[in-house]
Amino acid sequence: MIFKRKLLLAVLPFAFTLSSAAHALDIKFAEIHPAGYPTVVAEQNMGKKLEAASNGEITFKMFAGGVLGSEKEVIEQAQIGAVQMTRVSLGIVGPVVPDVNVFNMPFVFRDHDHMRKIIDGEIGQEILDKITNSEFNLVALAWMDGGTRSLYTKKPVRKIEDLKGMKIRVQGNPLFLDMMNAMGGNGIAMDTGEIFSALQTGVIDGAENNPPTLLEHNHFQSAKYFTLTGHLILPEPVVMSKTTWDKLTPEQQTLVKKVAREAQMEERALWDAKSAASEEKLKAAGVEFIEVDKKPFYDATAPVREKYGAQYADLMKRIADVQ
Ligand code: BDP
Repeated sequence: MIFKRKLLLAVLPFAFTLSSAAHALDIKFAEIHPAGYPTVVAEQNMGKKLEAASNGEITFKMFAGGVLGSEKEVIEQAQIGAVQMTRVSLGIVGPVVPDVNVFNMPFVFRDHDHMRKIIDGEIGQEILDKITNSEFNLVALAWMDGGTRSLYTKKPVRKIEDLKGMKIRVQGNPLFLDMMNAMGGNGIAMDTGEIFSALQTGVIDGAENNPPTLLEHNHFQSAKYFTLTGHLILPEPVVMSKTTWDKLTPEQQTLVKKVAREAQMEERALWDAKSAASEEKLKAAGVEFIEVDKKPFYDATAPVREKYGAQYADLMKRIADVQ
């Protein structure tokens, strides 16, 4: 009997270690985009790698389609560790970490390739570090590509004057409201999930985004005109709750960084394919793609770059210098 009890006592801590190791960390990943979207696919692949490389110590579950809430809500949950990882637009990070607004400025990147070079290089890492080193309680790990954003509206915008007075949805960031107002529109901030019905009911006359979002969030059902202003090219950070990060071993932290960076590179190929396919589908569904002179939009938004960019003049010069 005594022997048996000793054995039990000896085995117990071992059993505990085993079972806690088997479920050391469960990652819930929140995404506003639906299943099959480039970011979702790349993040799921990242999760599979994490599970495999951690011998089951880390589990990963994707919650796509906004089921855990809007990006703002999800960020709040990540801050307290209730959601472990997410990807959000940099747009909604700006009001909390103003330094990231350098990337949120209209026409700050020459084109899509320029943005990609920046996020892959040292400036991209610096902006991730700004998020990590802020009071946000998040660790910013990598960038997803969110393409180039243009205007879509219920009535055509063929020149900047046509935008006058139109109510256009933007993300909740004062910079974007200023940007839309500077272009002559009437900026209205709301969450992604509210756009569809706001378009249908006429609360807004349009929004601005990339072709995959116009398609996959069904905004094209009301907004049939896509005016290629290309005014914003917003990269999208993948973040982990610092509360979660602190529970990882140094080896696991290195692993998370590595697979997140791999997801950054993988998503880009998915993005290009999805953008091309979306364009085809949108055109087939009757959406008119309107080529427009970008210069008036660029000129109109100069005061916005001045207002938000003056204090980051050096950084903006470094961005412009990247070829
Ligand atoms: C999409 C971004 C997503 C944003 C959305 C928006 O990928 O993160 O939530 O735009 O504007 O392009 O709300």
